[in-house]
Amino acid sequence: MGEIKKIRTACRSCHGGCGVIAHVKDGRVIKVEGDPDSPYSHGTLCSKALAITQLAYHPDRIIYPMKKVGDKLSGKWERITWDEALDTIATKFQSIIDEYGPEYIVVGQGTGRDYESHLYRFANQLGTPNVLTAGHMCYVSRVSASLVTCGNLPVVDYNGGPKLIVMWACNPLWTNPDEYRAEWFARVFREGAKLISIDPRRSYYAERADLWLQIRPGTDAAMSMGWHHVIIEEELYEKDFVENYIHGWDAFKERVMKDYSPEKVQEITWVDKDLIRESARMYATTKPAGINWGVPTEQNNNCTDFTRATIGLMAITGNLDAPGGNALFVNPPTRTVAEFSRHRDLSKEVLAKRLGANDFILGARVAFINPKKAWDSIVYGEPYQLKAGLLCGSNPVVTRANGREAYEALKKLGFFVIIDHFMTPTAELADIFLPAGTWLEQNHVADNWKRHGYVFARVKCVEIGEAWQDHKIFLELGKRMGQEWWPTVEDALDYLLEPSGLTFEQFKEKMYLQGENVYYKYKERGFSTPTRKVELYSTFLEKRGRDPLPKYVEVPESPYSTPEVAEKYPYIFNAGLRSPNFFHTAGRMVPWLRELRPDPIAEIHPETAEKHGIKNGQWMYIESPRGRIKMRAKLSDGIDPRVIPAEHGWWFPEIKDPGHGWDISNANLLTDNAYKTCDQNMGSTCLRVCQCNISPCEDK
Ligand SMILES: Nc1nc2c(c(=O)[nH]1)N[C@H]1C(S)=C(S)[C@@H](COP(=O)(O)OP(=O)(O)OC[C@H]3O[C@@H](n4cnc5c(=O)[nH]c(N)nc54)[C@H](O)[C@@H]3O)O[C@H]1N2
Ligand SMILES: Nc1nc2c(c(=O)[nH]1)N[C@H]1C(S)=C(S)[C@@H](COP(=O)(O)OP(=O)(O)OC[C@H]3O[C@@H](n4cnc5c(=O)[nH]c(N)nc54)[C@H](O)[C@@H]3O)O[C@H]1N2
Ligand code: SF4
Ligand SMILES: [Mo]
Repeated sequence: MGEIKKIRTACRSCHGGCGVIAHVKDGRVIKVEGDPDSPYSHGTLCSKALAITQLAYHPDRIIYPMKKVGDKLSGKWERITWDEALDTIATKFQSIIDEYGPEYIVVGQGTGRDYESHLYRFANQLGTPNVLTAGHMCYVSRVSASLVTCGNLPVVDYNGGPKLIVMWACNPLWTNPDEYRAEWFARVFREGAKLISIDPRRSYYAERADLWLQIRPGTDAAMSMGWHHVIIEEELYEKDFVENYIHGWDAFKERVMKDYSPEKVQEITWVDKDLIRESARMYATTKPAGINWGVPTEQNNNCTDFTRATIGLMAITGNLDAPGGNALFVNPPTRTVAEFSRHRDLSKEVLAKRLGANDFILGARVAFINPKKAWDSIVYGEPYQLKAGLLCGSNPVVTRANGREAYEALKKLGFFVIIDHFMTPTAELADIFLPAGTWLEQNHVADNWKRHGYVFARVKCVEIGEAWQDHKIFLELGKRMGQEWWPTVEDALDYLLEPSGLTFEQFKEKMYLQGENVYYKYKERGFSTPTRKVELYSTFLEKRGRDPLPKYVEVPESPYSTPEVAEKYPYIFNAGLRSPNFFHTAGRMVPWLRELRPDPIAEIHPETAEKHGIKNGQWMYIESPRGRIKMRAKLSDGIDPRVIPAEHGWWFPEIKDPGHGWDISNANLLTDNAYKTCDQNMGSTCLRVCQCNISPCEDK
């Protein structure tokens, strides 16, 4: 029997970063525990991390490359070697490049999984501008709108002593999203910080808040403009800052005062005008204050303008790049994703071929496409027909708006490669399956894509089957296609770390690096925008003929914009409620996690339930103009009787046919992806807002 070896590493069962000590015995990880020395997580770990051994060693996990023999839907999967897999892909991709051009290949991923640097480097050297990510409605959209407004993403400075936190559409207790840890909030709250919650649902934070604004889903941009109205009217803003560092103040002020009085904003958001006033006042007068905003603000047609207006709130109250406010953190000296991935390799001519480049200009600016652009290209050949695709860590038939369209398109895609851990409903549509390593099986400079000022060492603990870490897959496939890479993954990491003067081996000893914490950088050099100011009036958008000022546009399917739809579908379907134990579509096959949440849940107000004869725990149908699914009803008076929050990400790995029950409880069979319903600058889809109706289900 071997000794137990303890390896310090960084988790990535979600966006990642928490410090872990992995216990390895006889070449197998037997358990993980939190690392008390992590400056990020201080020894805490969540259920997803604690269950990693059950995921990594799951009997259904695919740990060898596979190819499909026979028809897309009825064909059989057969084990192959890495050589055969990579040669097949390289040959196929090369023939498409020769015959049509590199833009005929789409490369894609899902949420941030720490390999975007490698995926983009592969795509850029391939020469395709068509990269399909979740960025149109998650995080990268926030970054893109921030870049044109103030030059970087503002992140709450929890270590700088905030006196007030606005928890705006964020639920870190369950999600620990992107830069944020629930643990950080808990500390400042214990130390006495005030709390405002803006959430349609009485969350953990809403329950503890000094003020809770129970907002109508999708209307956050109007609320942000309403806060501006109060702050301007009551002269609660920092006059010096506004005079010296805001571009377009007069025009912005005029728009706010004309269109966004608290009375008007009450009509739009369903939040009482006096509460709007009181909360705006509390935010503007309690200093420093941080706005911790979350992804629902981006998953609607007002994505760009919510972000722009809300950065405006931080700016005019003096909280932007201020200690304890929303800081613009400086990353440690490592190569950025943009540098590593060689975005500059793509010429203007190639960029012009990006699907949707001229429609969703802020999306195109940060190098992603709207998914419907890919589906329409595959199905209708508009404006040209994608011939092949490679998706890494993504399950779009369950996670993208209008999942049925994603399913139909991927079924038609000529040649499709998937990189994953499990045979998901999306993976079943592929021709080649490449087995990815979990975070226990990789070396990496973790969190390099985030903007909290840290990077962490992720250290390989074991190898499992023939799985390769994603970075190695891109490196080896890239080399086979004549691209410039390094001999090994670790050589590539040395390059990534070069500006810090460390090799990966040396970095592993340090475990993490933190950038220098400098506030008020704008006083020296202004903001990184064309005017060097915070652009509430965007010169980028103005130049491209778009409205340069933020505004609220009514949700495209709502009781107000489509009353005829609302007559038949009277409730707002607010799909995307997370559960702490699952990460999107992942983890449903892991016993410890599934035990916590065996079935999909949608919440309904007891009055609404009674009206439809639905009991707590009963299965119910939820229907929208696009489809019907079923979920278990959970009665809760913490939501408005007109709103139905529902979980997304459901499929059933225990159903063994190739669909794996992808169309039973998949919330995205109800959501819409029509172009006119998207944010017109970013391409964000309305994942969190559409109309639905409910009815009791015969099943128990
Ligand atoms: N209605 C609705 N839909 C939503 C949302 C919502 O709120 N409401 N949220 C949206 C958001 S914010 C996002 S970001 C997207 C996420 O969308 P996706 O990223 O597409 O969804 P996931 O289920 O996280 O991705 C899936 C696959 O990655 C695999 N995977 C996990 N780790 C790795 C790894 O290290 N390497 C590889 N190769 N594979 C891995 C998992 O097994 C899983 O099959 O979903 C969106 N969908
Ligand atoms: N356990 C777990 N963790 C995750 C994920 C997961 O699937 N599971 N997904 C990861 C990903 S990719 C992301 S992007 C993040 C997202 O994580 P967060 O940014 O925290 O977002 P959500 O959990 O989607 O929603 C946060 C809160 O917003 C509320 N909300 C819903 N709609 C609206 C609205 O229109 N306006 C307002 N003001 N509030 C609204 C919800 O009720 C919820 O309480 O989580 C990440 N972490
Ligand atoms: S919050 Fe994310 S990084 Fe932290 S332990 Fe859980 S899954 Fe891992
Ligand atoms: Mo996300």
